[in-house]
Amino acid sequence: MDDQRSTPERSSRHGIPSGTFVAGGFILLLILIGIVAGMFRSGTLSMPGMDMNSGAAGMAPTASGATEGTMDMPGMDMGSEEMSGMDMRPVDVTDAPVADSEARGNQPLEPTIAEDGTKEFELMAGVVRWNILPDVEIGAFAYNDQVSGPEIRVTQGDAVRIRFTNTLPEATSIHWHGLILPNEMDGASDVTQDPVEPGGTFVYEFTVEQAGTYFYHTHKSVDRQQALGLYGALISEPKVWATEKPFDQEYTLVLGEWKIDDQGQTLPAMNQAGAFPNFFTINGKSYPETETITATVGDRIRFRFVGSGQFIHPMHIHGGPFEIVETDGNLVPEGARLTKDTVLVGPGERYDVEWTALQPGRWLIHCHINDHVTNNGVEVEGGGGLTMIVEVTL
Ligand SMILES: [Cu+2]
Repeated sequence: MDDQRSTPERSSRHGIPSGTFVAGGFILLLILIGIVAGMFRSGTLSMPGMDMNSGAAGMAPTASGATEGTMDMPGMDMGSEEMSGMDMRPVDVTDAPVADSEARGNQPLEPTIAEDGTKEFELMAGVVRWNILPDVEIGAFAYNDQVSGPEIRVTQGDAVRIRFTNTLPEATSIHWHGLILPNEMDGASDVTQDPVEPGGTFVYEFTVEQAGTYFYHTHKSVDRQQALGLYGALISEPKVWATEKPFDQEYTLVLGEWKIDDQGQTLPAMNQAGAFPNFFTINGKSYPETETITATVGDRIRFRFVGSGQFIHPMHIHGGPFEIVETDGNLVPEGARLTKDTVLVGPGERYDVEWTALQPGRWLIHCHINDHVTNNGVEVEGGGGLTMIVEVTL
């Protein structure tokens, strides 16, 4: 019996060395070859312009405006006019207007009312030089020279007409994200309409059937154009609030991400190629330039988070929990509402949360991805980027 029990142990102790180690070594060698070959294929071993340890520097542009290190990355055409592959050209701000350094995004866009009651809005897409901080200027693709674009506010049931003009150096179109509307008004370039060429116009016309927090954004070359700022909030107020208006004040937070290189040029922030953003904005401003909201104890504030970029942001509020009252514009029934203090706002998502000011003081709202609350990796006045303050008094 003893022999039978010990036999397997012996064979495992003495059987491994000769054959298995040789085979194991050979497999290890194959794995190493595979890894190195993979690195060459993905370009990580052949990108001279990228310094993964320097963070902010990222891709350094050359004098010619081309981005170094791009020649070795198959599938990526950094300088192409064709928009094939990834188009990471920096924004050309030559001749671009300079917005007032104090200007804020998400300002109300006043409509004119047509005879039949239709609300008419003017939207223009163009390049603008915009300060996200007093000493940091971006070159953005923007609607009406605003980062983020102006807030379109309507009442549920309104007929709207949006006269759009494209002054960008490239074709574009506007998609009305989340709205029920005729397919030909959906704004998807090359699918539901021809893209609007530079200098071109298009009239969008539909009835806003829903209430809630929506947004509009480019639907052409989105990985470039949306990353460069072509988005804005669209708020549809219910004709009659189910009860009384359930909050004392409201604030829309349009979340933006920016990639600024060490030459001060703006490139589209992308998930690929390590082109991660190094600046972040709420309505076009980085903290400490973001707005400070004032409230009194007992105030119920609705925050409308808009995931307008292509990165995720777990938005957190200090000083007590909030209730998620609407998701993607849809009212959450009372019995199904989550009470939380952090909500993950993904690309394209909207969350309306209501928060009650319980204690006096300076309460933070901020993203919980910690480099998203820095300005190029630097914390300023206790935060940065996606940070703002609610100042509550008794
Ligand atoms: Cu974030």
